[in-house]
Amino acid sequence: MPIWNPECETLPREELEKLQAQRLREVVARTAATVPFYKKKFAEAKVYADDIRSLDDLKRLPFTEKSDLRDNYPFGMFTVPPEQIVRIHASSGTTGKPTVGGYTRADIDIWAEVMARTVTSAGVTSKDVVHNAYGYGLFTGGLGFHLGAEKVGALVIPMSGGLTRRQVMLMEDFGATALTCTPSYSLVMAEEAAEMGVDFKKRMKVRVGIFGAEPWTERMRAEIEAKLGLEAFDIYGLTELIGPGVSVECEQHNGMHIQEDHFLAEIIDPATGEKLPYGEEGELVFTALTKEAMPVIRYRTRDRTRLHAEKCPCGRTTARMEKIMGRTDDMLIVRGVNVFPQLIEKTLLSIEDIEPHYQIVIDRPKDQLDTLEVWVEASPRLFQPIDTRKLDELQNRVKTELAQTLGVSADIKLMGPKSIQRSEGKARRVVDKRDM
Ligand code: DLL
Repeated sequence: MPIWNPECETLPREELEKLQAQRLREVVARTAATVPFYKKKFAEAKVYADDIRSLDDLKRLPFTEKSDLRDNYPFGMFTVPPEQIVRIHASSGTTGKPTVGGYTRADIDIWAEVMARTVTSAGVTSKDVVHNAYGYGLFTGGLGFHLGAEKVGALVIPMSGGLTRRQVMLMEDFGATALTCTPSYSLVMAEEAAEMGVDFKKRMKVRVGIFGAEPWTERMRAEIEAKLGLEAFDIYGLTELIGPGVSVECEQHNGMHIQEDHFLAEIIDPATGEKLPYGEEGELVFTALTKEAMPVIRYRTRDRTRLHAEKCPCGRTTARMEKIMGRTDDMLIVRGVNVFPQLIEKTLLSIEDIEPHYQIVIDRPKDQLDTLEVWVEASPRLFQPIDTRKLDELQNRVKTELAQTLGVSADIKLMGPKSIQRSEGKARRVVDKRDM
């Protein structure tokens, strides 16, 4: 499979690390000189750009947290005057103020470059028709993919999310060969197509899908590939760094290659902040080495994964990150037991007749213990006509299997087709009513 920028993507690691160290020194100097927040933080830590000689010195730099961005909302982390900013994006938090990212003209060029590498990694070329159903707007997904697909010369359909029936129709009419959207929305499309009497696998030419922006398990990948008849690639990114384009899978599907000449990755122990070696699980921390408008230094993503630096059979020398295993802050504590949403997804999707549409609902009725409910759709065939015996059996099975894997019991609500709300973007999997 072709590589978009072999010079950068297959750089011997020694050279790559030298380049990273040099860029790190530059970005530390630049942020210290222009952003009061960094100037103060570096001074407190008594570290200056000239002290950065190799990547080993990275650990001397202080972390940046989401709360720091919030404290400097909206534009306090920018290194350049407003007239040099050509675009902003923002991530939608469920509550409060969004997280803002700023771009200069040069940043947009970097974004197009890393997204060109990204789509190429999934085999997209100028011959492809890319149906882009990530949201256009403040969210980075739509415009990020747009830049990269256009740069490789593909024909881009700027669909954005929503109006799913129309999406299905146009995907067929325009002959889409690549689909880009959240993994949860790809299943909504498959479902809508089925309801329209369109056999997705037969009628669509879609060969590859590049799915990300939310966690999804290997089970979910299998489900998507089976229902849509395509090869699914995982893509990762975040607004604070650039948006999509931080890392993506290659044809090996064995971790996501990080665009390391632009984004320096580390894994730390979330409790102590200590840097962990390759292969160990912890919190992913990124430094944006080349961003002009808003380069973050040692930004704590809260995403949990592992890094690997061995050479990949695809030829790229860049380090790979495993599928995101969850966030350091998404662990739910239910009656004192740690519960991970992705473990629930994995367990649910291993059970036959369970559909990939679910929601986890936690509550704390007054003066009582926490309640954990898992609402999940059962196969439509159990409802046509309704087969109560099979549904009862299935409910018991789900309850038993979840109790075994989670170590805490959950009430299972088996739902009929389309009872769980569908999402056009990031699916809302957890509803924690205890916070309200
Ligand atoms: O979700 C950027 C993006 C757009 C990535 C399109 C991929 C495709 P934010 O809205 O700022 O940016 O959300 C970033 O989403 O810290 C992760 O927790 C989560 N996330 C993103 N990609 C993945 C993924 C975009 N592939 C936050 N797997 C990140 C799991 C992901 N979680």
